[in-house]
Amino acid sequence: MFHDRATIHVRGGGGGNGVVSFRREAHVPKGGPDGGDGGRGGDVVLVCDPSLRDLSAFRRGAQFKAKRGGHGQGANKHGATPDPLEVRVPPGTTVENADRGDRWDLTEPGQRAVVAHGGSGGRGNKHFATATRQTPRFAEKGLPGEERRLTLILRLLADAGLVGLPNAGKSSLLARLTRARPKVADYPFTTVEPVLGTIERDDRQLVLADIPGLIEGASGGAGLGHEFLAHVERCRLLVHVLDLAPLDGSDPLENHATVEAELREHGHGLADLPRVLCLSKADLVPPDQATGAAADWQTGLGIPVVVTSAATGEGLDRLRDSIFELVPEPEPQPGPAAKLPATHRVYRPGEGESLRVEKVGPGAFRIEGGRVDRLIARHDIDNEEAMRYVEERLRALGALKALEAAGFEPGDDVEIAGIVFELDPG
Ligand SMILES: Nc1nc2c(ncn2[C@@H]2O[C@H](COP(=O)(O)OP(=O)(O)OP(=O)(O)O)[C@@H](O)[C@H]2O)c(=O)[nH]1
Ligand SMILES: [Mg+2]
Repeated sequence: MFHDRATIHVRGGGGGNGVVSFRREAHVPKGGPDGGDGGRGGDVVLVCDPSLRDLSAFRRGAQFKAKRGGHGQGANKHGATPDPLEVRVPPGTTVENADRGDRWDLTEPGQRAVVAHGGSGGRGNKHFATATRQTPRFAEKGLPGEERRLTLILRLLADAGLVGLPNAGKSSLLARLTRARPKVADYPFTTVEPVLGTIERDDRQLVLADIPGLIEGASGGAGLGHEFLAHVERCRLLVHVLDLAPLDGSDPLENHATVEAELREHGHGLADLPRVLCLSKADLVPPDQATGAAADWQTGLGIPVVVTSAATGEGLDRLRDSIFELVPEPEPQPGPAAKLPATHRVYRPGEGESLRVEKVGPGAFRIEGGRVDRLIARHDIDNEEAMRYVEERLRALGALKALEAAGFEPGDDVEIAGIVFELDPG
């Protein structure tokens, strides 16, 4: 089975905790604070790996959790940041996080996308020493890593795609033009998953994709083909393979129209791609009939028409040449493509940073906002010294003013990120 969709869960590692520690020296009963910081948690990174063919590794869904950062230690020792957790995906994978609108496209071998950042480490007590607080007995906790549900969608990377009705002879052409060995048989839907092959001319190589045959209504869900149309979306040329002498006696004109209608129905620009019409199985009709048909199609469509036979080899060189001529040479990349970050993000920094204060009951208030959430997550509410520091920060962030404006009085309850505590600012 070919898997081109998967859902995974990823979580960056939690940041390590900062520690409370005091310098110890011989003859010095109590030195200054020297608690080190926690390390950042590990990131989860997707890496484009050309040795992978599809997304079957993720078919059961999967969870990827990066390691947490090391905790700080005494003597100003910082915790370690673990290596990122690398998750390998095949070229052509698009990764989406619907909640935040993030999207990454991994097409070049080695391309990387950080899909979940590790949480930042907490600062050790040394950072909280001030003239009036020379022996801080608190440190910050590390923050949790980002957590996301991601949809992976694979759309194969091919330069040209073979499209046509079932049995038209697509796989036979791929087998003759490339080293690929797709299954060929005299019944429809022989091909049940996309197959790629490489065609070569001079120094240039192009990837040719063979997808399952399309039947009427394919884009609406009939048959197999619709599931696979997405795999020719990235192509720069479509080779429409049309049987000159269909076994079922159907009319090539209608057959052509059926496939073109499917391409239009599917959307995503498929109908706008350049085309070559390949009239297949020429050995089954008299030569002048094939030539006549080619001339008619050429006049009717105004696109290149090639008559081929996978049985005799007729027209295969011409077909290869047309493909090379019609697929534009890639633009030279500025620098190694693998270095380009695979990121296309729609992320608004600072979102959720503004502060909202709300009265939720008699003597009870709630504060919301990314910064206060992180502040409370970093501190131990049972540690009085830490809570005094939290009060200082709330004051600096303008939260106390906003509370007072909402009717807060010292000693009232305040809730931040689900944690309720009594606030009695001095
Ligand atoms: N005589 C003759 N038979 C051909 C030629 N090309 C393909 N065939 C036969 O036509 C049948 C279908 O060929 P395939 O290549 O499997 O067709 P397909 O378009 O890949 O079909 P699906 O995978 O079912 O969509 C097979 O029996 C082939 O042997 C040809 O050029 N000449
Ligand atoms: Mg086939």
